Amino acid sequence: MERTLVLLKPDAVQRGLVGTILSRFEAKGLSIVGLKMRTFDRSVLEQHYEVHKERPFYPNLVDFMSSGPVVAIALEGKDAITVVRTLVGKTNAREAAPGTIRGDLGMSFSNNLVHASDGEDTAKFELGLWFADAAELSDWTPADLEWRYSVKEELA
Ligand code: 3AN
Repeated sequence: MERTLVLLKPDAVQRGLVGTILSRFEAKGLSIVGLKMRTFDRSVLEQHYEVHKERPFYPNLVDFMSSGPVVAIALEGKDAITVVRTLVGKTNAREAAPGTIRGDLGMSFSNNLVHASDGEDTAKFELGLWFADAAELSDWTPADLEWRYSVKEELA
């Protein structure tokens, strides 16, 4: 099983889409292993977006992400990083495919509702940043795990 970090950005919270977006991840078969909502300090966001530090949109991005509450979610599942990126869709929500979260629910490049870790190293770094206290993550097994996956092929 793999874990990944998702952030529901301030636009998702303001637009009342937290439940809608969260339910898509649950319906897909991913397990929520961490969940919290807060207006986060700029310092966390500056670390989170460190790779974009030199990009022109960086100051606005940090301002936007610290402007209101964000929901941080840790999700678990087979190939969770790739599965979640596929569900989220292209960065520019106007170009994102129908059926994806951004494609169905958004119209903006910047206010694009969701952040999702883009690789194994990033997921590890971001989970450590947003869920620094390991006690905030729950280890649990969904009762229907053997129906979500093939017991012989994927859970062997
Ligand atoms: P993604 O979130 O799809 O992985 P990244 O990591 O390239 O996209 O960019 C991080 C965030 O920075 C995006 N979610 C978006 O909010 C913002 N962003 C990226 N590129 C641009 C851009 N050209 N103009 C405005 N905002 C951008």
